[in-house]
Amino acid sequence: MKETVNKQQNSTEGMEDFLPINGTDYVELYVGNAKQAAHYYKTAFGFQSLAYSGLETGNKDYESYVVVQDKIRLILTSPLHGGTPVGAHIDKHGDGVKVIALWVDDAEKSYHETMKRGAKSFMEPTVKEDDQGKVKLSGIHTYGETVHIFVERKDYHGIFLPGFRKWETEYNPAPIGLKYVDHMVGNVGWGQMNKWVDFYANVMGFTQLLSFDDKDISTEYTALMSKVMSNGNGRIKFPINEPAEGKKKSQVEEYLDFYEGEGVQHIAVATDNIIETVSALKNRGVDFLRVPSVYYDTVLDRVGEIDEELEPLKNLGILIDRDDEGYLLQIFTKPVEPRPTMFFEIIQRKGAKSFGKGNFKALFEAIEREQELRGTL
Ligand code: TYF
Ligand code: FE
Repeated sequence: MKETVNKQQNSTEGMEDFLPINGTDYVELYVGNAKQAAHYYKTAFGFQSLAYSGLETGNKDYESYVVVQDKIRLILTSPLHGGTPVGAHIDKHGDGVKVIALWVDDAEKSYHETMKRGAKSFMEPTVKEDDQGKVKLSGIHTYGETVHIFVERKDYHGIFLPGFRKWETEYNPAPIGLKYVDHMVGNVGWGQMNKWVDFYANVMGFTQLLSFDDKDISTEYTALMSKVMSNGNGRIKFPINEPAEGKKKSQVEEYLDFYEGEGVQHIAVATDNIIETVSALKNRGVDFLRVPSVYYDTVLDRVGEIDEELEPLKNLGILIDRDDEGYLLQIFTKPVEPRPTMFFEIIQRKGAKSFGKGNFKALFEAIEREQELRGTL
């Protein structure tokens, strides 16, 4: 199957988008030690301190740190005592993404439109207020224990959300050029991909951009299947992966085993200068997957002319792919927590709207070498 971006709209063409989304509002991770995780995202990934919630703001159950880099906001949250739902989430899954928050103009409408199409409620429309104004929140469940929170902030002027205060610190490592969340990938169980594709289509009004079957995404040993769902304006893109049968264990199955369920596999963040961004990440101690250097012997035959010099891309291990509309540069970190679950992708798009199908084989072979080291292949 050829990887082509589907320019044809679905049946919602000409119809009103019942769930207009302005972009990703924030991503919340539940982690064992939010204070140290926030330090890592500042030191290694170049995020800046934004906001804090915890004992000092009257929150007796949880401590949360919010960090920001351009349009990307991460919340790192840990419980302050035993017996909390957050603690149970961390016990089961390890560190991972709990909330993919979506910035909307109407949180109540977003809730009612998705609920009447079959969503499962996570949070009824709720108003949060402080002296900076009010925010409306509502939420629905998606795959695994992951949720979407709709954030309406047009009547709010504060630093982040009511309940948070500004996080003041003198430790402010420089940003490294991360701009926005390009896409977030979900790993779902055997045979569950189409169920979640239907969820994003029917409940959230998304359309399918791309589809990869196990023949597209397989090496000699392992396989997976993937479909990419996108909202109306293309700002939200959610690929959904499921494992497929191969001679050895699919990386998606390894994820499901270690996460003990479905969840977010990777967060792809965009940069305008991947060479500078990845150089900085490496200098700050972030580990990346590597493909064999022979990849670079033939890559330009495959992708044609590019603006960048090949040498720095090769030195850093950055992958290149091309589609009908342009090319892209991408690289993948190793998992960023003890379990081999979530990782980051750094991506620079130069016209391409696809996801790097030409790199799948080399990338998945690199993942297999990691699985081999872990004894999980
Ligand atoms: O988001 C994507 O589809 C690409 C490729 O386990 C990819 O980043 C797909 C599956 C996977 C790792 C990367
Ligand atoms: Fe990706």
